[in-house]
Amino acid sequence: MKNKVTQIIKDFVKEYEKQEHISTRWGEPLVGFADAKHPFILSLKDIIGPNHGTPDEVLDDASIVIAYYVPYTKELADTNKTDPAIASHEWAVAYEETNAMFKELNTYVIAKLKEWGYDAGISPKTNTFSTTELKSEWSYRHYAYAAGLGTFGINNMLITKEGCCGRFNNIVTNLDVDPDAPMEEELCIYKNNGKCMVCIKNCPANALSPEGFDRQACYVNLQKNAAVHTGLGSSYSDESGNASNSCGSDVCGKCVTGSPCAFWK
Ligand code: B12
Ligand code: SF4
Ligand code: SF4
Repeated sequence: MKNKVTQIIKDFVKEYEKQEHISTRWGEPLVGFADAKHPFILSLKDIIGPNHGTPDEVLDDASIVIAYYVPYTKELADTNKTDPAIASHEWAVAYEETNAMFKELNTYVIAKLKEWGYDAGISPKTNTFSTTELKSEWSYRHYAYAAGLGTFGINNMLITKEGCCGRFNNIVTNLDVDPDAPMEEELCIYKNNGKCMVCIKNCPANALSPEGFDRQACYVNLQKNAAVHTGLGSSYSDESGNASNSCGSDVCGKCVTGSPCAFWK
């Protein structure tokens, strides 16, 4: 069943990009299966905050959180290397198109799981984040970490075995499969040997350091980008459900696109 779920996710993405109105191209997705009762997941309300969503709030009998990573392409990353602070048009389009694809992909996978006799759903908390705290009540990456998809780098990205230049999503289900375990190997070069820090050098907002990530400083630069990249869509709403970001696309990604961990191959 794990192979079957993985395959339909890969096939969906391959077919989706063939549509005429889609300009983004994606690599082959990675899929992991987190144990919904893993101690790490059970402690997320302590680690992140009391309002952070848990699998059992989505499904009473949740057993697995499917976490998937859809990589971008090196060609797309290259378009984002020209300006030191403003994302390329292609990068902003990819952000909106990928988030829009996720909605359809999740609906498709949930329908397939139901057809196969299982239940599945997503948390309503996934598409919103607080524009003051800059935090969501559903962290895709913490579930992806629990599913063994990667480890956190100094750039504050979850780095997978394919890299970190791509996006994550989650589906909660009651599948009866053996869950995957968090990755033991550390993937960030700096965390392994104290060298690299390319992401820190490339950040125009000085938001990154080995000690941590300054999300407010990052957001200032994202807002500058949002003023440039308008009219491409609205991926997120604010805590009241308003499409607060519809005035532009909150993008940058310089800490990703020029980094050795963006793509390993
Ligand atoms: C709010 C938000 C923002 C805010 C705040 C930044 C942030 N990283 O949280 C703003 C608007 C500034 C922003 C910026 C960006 N974002 Co953003 N953002 C989100 C969102 C909606 C929620 C993140 C969140 O609040 N998580 C909960 C908080 C508490 O966790 P956290 O911030 O990730 O912090 C944790 C990690 O640092 C982690 N951590 C660090 N080291 C370690 C080690 C271990 C062992 C563990 C367990 C954890 C850990 O622990 C912290 C606290 O627990 C997610 C989508 C989602 N719903 O998950 C996307 C998301 C995090 N963003 C993403 C991206 C790509 C970006 C940008 C590059 C913008 C762009 N697309 O061009 C920048 C990158 C900034 C950066 N370097 O982090 C991707 C990340 C992909 C990846 N490879 O990791 C996500 C997952 C969206 C997606 N669907 O893929 N983002
Ligand atoms: S650029 Fe280097 S230091 Fe930064 S996250 Fe990637 S591997 Fe780690
Ligand atoms: S998205 Fe841009 S501003 Fe934010 S941390 Fe990355 S490089 Fe810095």
